[in-house]
Amino acid sequence: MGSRAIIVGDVHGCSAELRSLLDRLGYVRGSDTLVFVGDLVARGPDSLGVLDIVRETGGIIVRGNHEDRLLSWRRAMLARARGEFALAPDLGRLHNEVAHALRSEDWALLETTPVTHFLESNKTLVVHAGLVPGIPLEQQDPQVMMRIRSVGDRGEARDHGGATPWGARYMGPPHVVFGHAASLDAQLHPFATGIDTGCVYGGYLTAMVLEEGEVPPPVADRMRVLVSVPARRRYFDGGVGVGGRAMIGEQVRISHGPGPHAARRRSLRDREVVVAAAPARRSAGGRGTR
Ligand SMILES: [Mn+2]
Repeated sequence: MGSRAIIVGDVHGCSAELRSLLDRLGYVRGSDTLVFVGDLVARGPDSLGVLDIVRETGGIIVRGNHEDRLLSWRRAMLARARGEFALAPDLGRLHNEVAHALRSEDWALLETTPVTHFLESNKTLVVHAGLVPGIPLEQQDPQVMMRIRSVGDRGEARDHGGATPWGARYMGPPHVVFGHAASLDAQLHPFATGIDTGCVYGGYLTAMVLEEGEVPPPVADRMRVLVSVPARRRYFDGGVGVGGRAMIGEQVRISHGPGPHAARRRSLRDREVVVAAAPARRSAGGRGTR
């Protein structure tokens, strides 16, 4: 077995599902390269357990907006402790609990997280949320890369409410694997793959698995490199619907067809869960990646 690249979607404290996924893949530390798209903590049942698994496995964490928010809070608290003035983000109850539970080794781990990670062998970039199409990587705003879901009419980054998923306008290279925008089906674009399949909302935890030197295959064949395990239960309400609806906008096609996810998809639709079109339509009119 060569050295595989395994890229894992948003875990959000779902440690049991993460263990199941890694068991199923037969992850081997030192041989495989493991990368997380970020948002490992908060909302789910076991944020600390997830960070323990990351340390155990030697995984690389790409920083998600949840990690970023916690780190901003931490920086402000440390500044205040030194007697400096600092504005701290309002964490809310859930993040407050996580922030106070994290151990010093957890903070140390989170402090080291990069905003992007490039898998050289697979010519694939991992980022939490995405890129603004048409802008060189070195000019991308890290805050946007952790939060973008869609682009507006002028190609501007949108967190919520944009009509077009950014990945539908992005024409690479490189291929980008991202999380953040939860939907029950992976989002398959020509040069981007979204693998946040909403585990914490009762969906799935999904990984992209690439052999050494393999680049993500075309959309028609992309599912071949995706592996999912189902959530054991729904741990948190609301996120998939809110995020999915805002992100997908007009591009949504709810699939009623049979498939491995069909039953669950139907049951969740009652709660306004929006399912991503797969494959996503290419943007019409040749507007390209402006
Ligand atoms: Mn996120």
